[in-house]
Amino acid sequence: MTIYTSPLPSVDIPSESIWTFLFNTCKHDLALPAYIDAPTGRTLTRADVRALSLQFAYGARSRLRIARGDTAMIFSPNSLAWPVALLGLVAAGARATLANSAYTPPELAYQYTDSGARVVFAHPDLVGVVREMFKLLKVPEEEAQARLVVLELGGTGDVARKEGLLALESLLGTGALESEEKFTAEQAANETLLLCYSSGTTGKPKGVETTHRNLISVMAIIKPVQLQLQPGKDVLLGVLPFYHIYGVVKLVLYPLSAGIPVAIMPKFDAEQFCRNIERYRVTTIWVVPPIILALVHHPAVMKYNMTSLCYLSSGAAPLGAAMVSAAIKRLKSVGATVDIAQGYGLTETSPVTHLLPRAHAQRKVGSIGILLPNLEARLVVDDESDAKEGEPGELWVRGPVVMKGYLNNPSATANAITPDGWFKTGDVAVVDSEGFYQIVDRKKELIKYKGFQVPPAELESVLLQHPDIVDVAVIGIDDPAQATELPRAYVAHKAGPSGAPPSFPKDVEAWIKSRVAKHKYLRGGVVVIDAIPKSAAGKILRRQLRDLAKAE
Ligand code: AYL
Repeated sequence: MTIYTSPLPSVDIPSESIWTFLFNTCKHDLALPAYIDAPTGRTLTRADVRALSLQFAYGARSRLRIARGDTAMIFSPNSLAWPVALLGLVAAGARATLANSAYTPPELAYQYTDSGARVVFAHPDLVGVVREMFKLLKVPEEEAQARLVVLELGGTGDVARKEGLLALESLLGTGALESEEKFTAEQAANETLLLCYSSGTTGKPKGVETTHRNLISVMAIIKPVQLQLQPGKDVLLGVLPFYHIYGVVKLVLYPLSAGIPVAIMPKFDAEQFCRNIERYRVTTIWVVPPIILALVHHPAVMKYNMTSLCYLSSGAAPLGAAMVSAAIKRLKSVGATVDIAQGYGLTETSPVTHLLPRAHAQRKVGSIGILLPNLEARLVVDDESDAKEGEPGELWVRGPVVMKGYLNNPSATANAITPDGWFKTGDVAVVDSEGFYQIVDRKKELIKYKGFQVPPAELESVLLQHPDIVDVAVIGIDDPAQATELPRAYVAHKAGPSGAPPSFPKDVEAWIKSRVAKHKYLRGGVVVIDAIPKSAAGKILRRQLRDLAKAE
């Protein structure tokens, strides 16, 4: 068996809680800025974050009865309050499940129920969605009221007052824990902190159990590749959503471990993005391919001073070499010399397993980089034997970033992780003689829209509830102009091949729009088809549909 290892030396991974790691092991001046609210400039120092989190934990225990091991949901776009909620839950020894802020009530209900959450911390604008969710779940009014907290720091407080709900600031005002919840080395290795949702290679979204140790490991192993980040010099832009594992790790936790401030934006908007780079002299940004595309085309790039920018790292979806050179060229024309590199990984790997070191960014454009320290990899063909040297195979990884498992789902966990600890990514990769990897294909069902997961099985089950649809398959089609895949449905109408009315595809799109979050809309269209191609065992032959789409 060929096992690939990292070209970098192993690193030490402390056996402790995230809190101890962030505030004791990673020693940075407590007066350093940690998070900046980009729209207003309001800043929390490390000392503020620490103090507010201990207050949060006190309030969570005394007013919300959150105990160690309980799960709370954070349902909010990026804000200054977001990291306080997360680190407050850490201080209380609780777990956090992170929900996409675009979710509809049924999507939220699924995650709330599946994760076993007890309380929801919701952005003021999302309080209505949570109320709808509680109605769907038939939670009595009084109980629903007690399980919803308005997550807002330095705002008007209007929503909480009007709705008679507990506001974050009231929760903070009541007292503070003297010290955070303690974890032994063994507890830190086994206890789950994050429950992000991922469909993995197949089926519906599942809760990914990410432990304290997983998170400390990922921060420890990315450090040797991102050494250039320096406290007092570098500034990050917090534009990717914190509720995704990429955001929570690389924009909430990692910067705190590295002593680097994050200027937080509530959402991506090209104009505000460029304005904030100028205003906060941003040096480094973690992005997804559509943001690189905006840097190539958007007029705002020419309007603001971008010269502080020197490093962009893209992940969550494939990034083409042509786009990298176009972005570098455009930024150069406005006086910014930047390196653009990629990272790779999955929710199930906390999330980073590969990074392209900056020194190789130009020479290895298109590569996801090298395997990070303390990790092992295999490239495997269909019979689970090794791919031939230089040839593609499914990427399997093993090491301390691999999740504990899928929550309450031992069979999905057993399908994803072999008994000897290999996690099957569902991505097809090649590795060159110098140890640089490239993703060349995806074996699994998953569709990625602008870095967001769109699980086909989820859309298929929503579509099958449509009274006129008898069978359906959803696949992703490439849209190079938008640097993303787009979800497309192939549907069979109950009246047979020619029985569908002309309005049917539009009806199907509308059916989806009224039921799921925006990133799952059928932007790749709806195609009416006689019958869905299936194997003898009844499995959808997605490859056949993809070939059909390519042949258009
Ligand atoms: P999830 N190139 C191609 N595909 C990618 C890449 C990449 N650089 N990164 C992620 N993917 C796809 O759970 C791949 O199919 O985590 C993978 O299985 O939402 C799937 O996305 C996982 O999707 C970083 C920055 C890791 C981001 C991430 C990925 C988090 C996405 C390390 O530095």
